[in-house]
Amino acid sequence: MKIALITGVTGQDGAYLAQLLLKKGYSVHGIKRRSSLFNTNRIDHLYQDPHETNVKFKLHYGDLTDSTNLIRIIQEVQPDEIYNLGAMSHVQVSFETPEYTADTDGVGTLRLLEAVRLLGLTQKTRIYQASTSELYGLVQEIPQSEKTPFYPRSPYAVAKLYAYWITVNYREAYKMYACNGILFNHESPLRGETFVTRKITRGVAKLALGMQDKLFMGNLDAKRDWGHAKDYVEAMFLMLQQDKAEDFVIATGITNTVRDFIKLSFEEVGVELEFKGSGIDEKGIVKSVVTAGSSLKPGQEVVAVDPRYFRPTEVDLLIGDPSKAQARLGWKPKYDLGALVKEMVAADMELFKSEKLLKEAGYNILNQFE
Ligand code: NDP
Ligand code: GDR
Repeated sequence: MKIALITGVTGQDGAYLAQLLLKKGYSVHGIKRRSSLFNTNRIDHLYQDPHETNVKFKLHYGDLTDSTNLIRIIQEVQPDEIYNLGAMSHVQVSFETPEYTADTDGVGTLRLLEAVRLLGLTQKTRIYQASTSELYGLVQEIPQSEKTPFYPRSPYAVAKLYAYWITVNYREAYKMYACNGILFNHESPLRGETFVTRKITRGVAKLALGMQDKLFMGNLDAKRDWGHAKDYVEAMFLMLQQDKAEDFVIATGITNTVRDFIKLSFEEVGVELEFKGSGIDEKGIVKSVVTAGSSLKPGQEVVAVDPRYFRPTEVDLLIGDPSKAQARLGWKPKYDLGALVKEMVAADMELFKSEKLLKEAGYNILNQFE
């Protein structure tokens, strides 16, 4: 039985990857940060009581900013594969916490690689590094491939640039099987609530249910190549099953604006939206409503721009060229943008319908301390 260790197991990708590897018969270990709440919502369905026999999924407390725990856990687990998904992953937040981001996302990767080396596991343990399309930053060429030069545009991307190159360096210096997956944006119903897609699908669900008046957004012109996290964790797995470690771009090859994503999401709740005005005065207005009984009305202003969400330096356009992954890994995404949006809006509608029902029935679990 193969043993995998996942950093960032409580995150979006960690949850999908843990599930995938368990299905493939792996014994899966995850590193989880200690926090004042459990914070295991995304992986609770995988939890196994450690008192049971034959436990296949195990969590360890640890942090990428502390090499002592990384060395201890890797020594104990003796993993065949490590997936380094742990990171301070929010681009805008990285402008507010640049030093912490560098420590976790950049030096954290070094700590992990060095732990494997110090423990004499360079020939046993294969390493996947969660690299990112944010490395491309300021557009140098499109579509972006493994050969496109990098030009990072945030403390997050600069930290990930270090992580990218230290992974390449350990591969070359110590002949380790270590590779970078340069993944473009990937989303799902498990996506963190402050990333743009999930913010939109949550907002649309709440607006449709009459639980919110307006959605405030940042740069509507930004273009992203959005895929589904479920497809992208398959690629991570495939990258560690090759004869030779290499770096791969994982993307759909199609790009859309934030505005397009908003329109598609409103269509899922039977609303046709039109955008009027420009710059910070641009508004999203309901043009027509198909769904009977909708709490939204034609002419209603549901989307507005708030410059608070603008970034000091923005990445305007990302579109990936996944042809190497298609040719060498046989990887192809199963989801298109329409299917992704449908799944995300449906999941958030379910979530907020139940929250609304509970409130209407007098259960106010959220305000239990008021
Ligand atoms: P999430 O933000 O959902 O998850 C990040 C995970 O990292 C969480 O489990 C988080 O723990 C953990 N983490 C944060 N800080 C530390 C730390 N100091 N030590 C240990 N663990 C830590 O990200 P995603 O799942 O979306 O992304 C996974 C990885 O892939 C990240 O490295 C991200 O930068 C990268 N990436 C993501 C893309 C995407 O579109 N999703 C695209 C390209 C790259 P906690 O739950 O406690 O916060
Ligand atoms: P990104 O994702 O920065 O690409 O990083 P995010 O969803 O945060 O932003 C995408 C684009 O949307 C614009 N935008 C907004 N973004 C947020 N969060 N909130 C808003 O209200 C808003 N309005 C417009 C942004 O300016 C940006 O252009 C994600 C993360 O998962 C990284 O960890 C990962 O490496 C990259 O994707 C690939």
